[in-house]
Amino acid sequence: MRVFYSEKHRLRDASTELHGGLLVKPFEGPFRAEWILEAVKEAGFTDVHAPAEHGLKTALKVHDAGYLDFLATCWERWQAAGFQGEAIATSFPCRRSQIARVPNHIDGALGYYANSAETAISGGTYEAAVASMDVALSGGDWLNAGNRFAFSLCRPPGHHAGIDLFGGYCFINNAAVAAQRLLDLGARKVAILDVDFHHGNGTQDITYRRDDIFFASLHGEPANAFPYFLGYADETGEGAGEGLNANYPLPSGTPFDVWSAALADALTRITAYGAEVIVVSLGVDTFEQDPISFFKLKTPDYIRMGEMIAKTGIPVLTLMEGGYGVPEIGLNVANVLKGLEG
Ligand code: Q9C
Ligand code: ZN
Repeated sequence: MRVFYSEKHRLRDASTELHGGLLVKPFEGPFRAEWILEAVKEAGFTDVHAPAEHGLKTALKVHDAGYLDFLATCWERWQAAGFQGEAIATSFPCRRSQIARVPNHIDGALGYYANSAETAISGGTYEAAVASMDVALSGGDWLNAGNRFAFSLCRPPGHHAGIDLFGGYCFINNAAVAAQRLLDLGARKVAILDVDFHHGNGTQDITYRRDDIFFASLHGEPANAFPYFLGYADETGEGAGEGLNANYPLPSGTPFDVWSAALADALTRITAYGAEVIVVSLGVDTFEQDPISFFKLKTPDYIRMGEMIAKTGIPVLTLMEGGYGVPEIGLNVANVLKGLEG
């Protein structure tokens, strides 16, 4: 298993997150990648490589060009407008709003491109998001070269980033960009398996009308968990993508035996689809001690998770999404990789 990692993740270091009506230190910070890298090396995955720069060509196939330009210039524009704090969206297009025009003022553009307000944009965020995407793309290249496994230690995460939306700590959809690259390099069908606690609303947005990417997500039921407005079981895809979107919403307190039954079903469907590669959006916020989630997975369960995915026999690009609060996130990630390699 080759590991891809960029020090540039440190450039994403916001000082604020809007949480419970307070501006708190973000749950998603540089310490996460440090803990995970440390534990992964400790577990014997020491073949760690910096990513190659890929440019924005692949990202432009899954994201809107105006959106990527907004990400690249947001912080500069926000500062130029004279604001003192970090860039937090406060005005959103909502029911009966006009969405054909992107506001000129950065405060308006920020709300236009945001799907939630907890995520502040700060200096360096865009550079870190691009490096995170390169980490994912380099993992894809490793698989394309004929290898069975890669682990891309992406940070910031990506699965809440939609075609033209950021939020939920995500800016560029690393999993979708990597899947697109694998298709461009010759794969005919790719599956994205999202095991983060939160529904991959951004990934679903990008893949929903496509027949070359099957998307499956196991997550906290949207009636009670972020991102709230997508992730129900009756969202099955549209047009060419009809039948190729599988959501597994699960209730508070879900333990591994219930969770893994959903995983088994998702893997059966991915195999039946004929996926040539599985991109795993790995969040370990399913852990019983995660501070913002409500599943009850335990540390040894992550080995089983990796084993079940590997049993499909399909090559796997695992990339990092969420998982917060406690140092055990490192061991939980390492356990998935151990299970994959068997
Ligand atoms: N303030 C990922 O796991 N809701 N994103 C925050 C605590 C947003 C999670 C609630 C959670 C986003 C990649
Ligand atoms: Zn999550």
